[in-house]
Amino acid sequence: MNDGDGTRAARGQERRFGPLGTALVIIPTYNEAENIKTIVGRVRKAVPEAHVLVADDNSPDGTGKLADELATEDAQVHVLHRTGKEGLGAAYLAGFRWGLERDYGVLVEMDADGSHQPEELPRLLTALKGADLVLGSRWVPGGRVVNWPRSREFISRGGSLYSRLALDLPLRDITGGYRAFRRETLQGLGLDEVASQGYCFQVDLARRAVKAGYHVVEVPITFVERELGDSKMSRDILVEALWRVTAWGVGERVTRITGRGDKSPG
Ligand SMILES: Nc1nc2c(ncn2[C@@H]2O[C@H](COP(=O)(O)OP(=O)(O)OP(=O)(O)O)[C@@H](O)[C@H]2O)c(=O)[nH]1
Ligand SMILES: [Mg+2]
Repeated sequence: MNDGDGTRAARGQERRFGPLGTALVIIPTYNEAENIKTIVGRVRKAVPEAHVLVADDNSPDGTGKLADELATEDAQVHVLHRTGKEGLGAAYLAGFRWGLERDYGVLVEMDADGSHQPEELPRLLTALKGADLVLGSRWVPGGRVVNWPRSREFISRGGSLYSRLALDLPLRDITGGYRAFRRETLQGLGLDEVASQGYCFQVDLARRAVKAGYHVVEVPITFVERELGDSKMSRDILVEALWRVTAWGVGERVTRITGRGDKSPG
């Protein structure tokens, strides 16, 4: 069973957290040629000590080549070329592994399309000094979305609320993708079993972190809808996420009722 937000917060305050170490900002890309240079430049300016890893799925529009150009000019920019489109979850998992094999202390998730503002990253990293995982959150006080139609906001808020209730999680924005992990947190989540499909990926990471007892903090962000390039998210991905969350929620309740110990949150 979950303890309340207050207890969890108190527990986080009692704990001592180690120094953060160097951050690796992982940016998954599929056809983001119009956005890649701008976003990498903004990250480098906002957090000059951080490194960037572009995880490109062999984008037909040449995003990978543009990223290579950036990497040639800047030793703190790296590119992970993947063979084909496998979804953002798979790209992040490959990026996490790349970062964990090296000595980065923090791994950050950030979209390429400008929705996650690099200028807000220092606030996430400051919060991570006293947490295991920081979620950039649209749905806590101070968080907001810019340029979203009401319908989209309704779906996103509804998706988070549904996940919160179905999975019994004390979080407001469970599907968001602007996050900062301590390396130890990622190592403790069981990355090999994480669901990599669309929005399920973010929900699964968040629920694993809470269930494992990590101190998860939500920091308000201003999410800006993309201006350039096309969305890769579809109705199918949304419906798939809904089913998975429902199945997880039912599974957890059955485990609780039958009292069968389920060690992994998967
Ligand atoms: N490597 C890789 N990146 C992907 C894939 N699908 C999406 N991405 C990236 O993941 C990030 C989020 O994708 P978006 O299409 O912006 O998804 P979204 O934010 O839900 O949709 P919009 O609101 O339309 O922007 C972007 O940086 C994409 O380029 C994929 O299959 N492979
Ligand atoms: Mg987007």
